[in-house]
Amino acid sequence: MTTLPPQFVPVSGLLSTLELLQVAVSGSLLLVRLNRPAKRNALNDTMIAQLRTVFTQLPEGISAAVISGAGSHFCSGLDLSELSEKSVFDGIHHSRMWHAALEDIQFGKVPVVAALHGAVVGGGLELAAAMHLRVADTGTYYGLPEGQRGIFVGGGASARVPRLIGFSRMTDMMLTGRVFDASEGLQYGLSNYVVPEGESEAKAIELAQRIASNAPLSNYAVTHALPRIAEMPQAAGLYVESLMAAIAQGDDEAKDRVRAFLEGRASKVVKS
Ligand code: 1HE
Repeated sequence: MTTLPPQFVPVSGLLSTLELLQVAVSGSLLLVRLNRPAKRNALNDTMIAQLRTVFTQLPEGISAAVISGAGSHFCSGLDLSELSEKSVFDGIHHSRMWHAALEDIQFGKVPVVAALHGAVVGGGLELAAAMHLRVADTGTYYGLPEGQRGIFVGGGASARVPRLIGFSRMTDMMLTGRVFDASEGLQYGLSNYVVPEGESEAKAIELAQRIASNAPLSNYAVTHALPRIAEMPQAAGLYVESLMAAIAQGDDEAKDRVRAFLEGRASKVVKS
């Protein structure tokens, strides 16, 4: 097991039995590390199932999560050793299994921050794209080598990656094998933050802490309503926005927080 950051302790119960993940808690934060460093965290079927278990069975009291990778790379993508013997039919089900697991991350109970370093390639980029924010370190690089391997993306990249960087850039990555470095990734929208090498997990934890301090219903609106509204025609989107706004502001927590500001007990918005 890799050393945990300060304040984090290993989870107990079911999530402690997932041998390809290292799962730890600190207060309302959950840290999930892909833990197959010898294979550069290549995602086999067991690991995908274990990720799904985590995000469908979050421990009580968790408000935000971070996913990082143990070892020298975040993730080398699909475990290619499991690919060769699959039939066409099995291939469809395999891809649908990835879709289900990554949907459970994107549309689960809590916001999830990706802590990226080293290779974020193939299915590793698909996993990163399913999270709500991405923090990269300066050594991070992104690729979609599926084109070179004679396959196609199957873990949701064709839907999620163009929404981050545009389909023209994704076409380039897949047709030519183009690799983007950390600063290109930041510029194009693959990451939200770039930090010095080795610091992405700490920064992701810091952001997750801030996220966890929001009202849960506000976070829910951002992670569930916002991406769906973005897919709607404007008139329908605005209507859903009104409903979501009314639900959020009707919650006691919103009333308490607004009252705290009006009574001078809450922080102001200041320049960072
Ligand atoms: C693997 C995998 C893997 C490493 N499946 N075993 N993904 C790719 O095409 C990326 C393939 N991997 C690489 O390009 C490199 O391994 C890395 C750049 C990520 C890392 O390089 P390096 O020099 O640090 O490690 P390595 O020596 O290449 O790999 C260490 C071991 O991990 C080695 O096994 P070993 O038994 O010889 O020690 C590798 O074989 C193994 N390994 N990556 C299986 N991906 C839902 S569809 C998604 C489709 C895709 O993701 S396609 C893209 C797959």
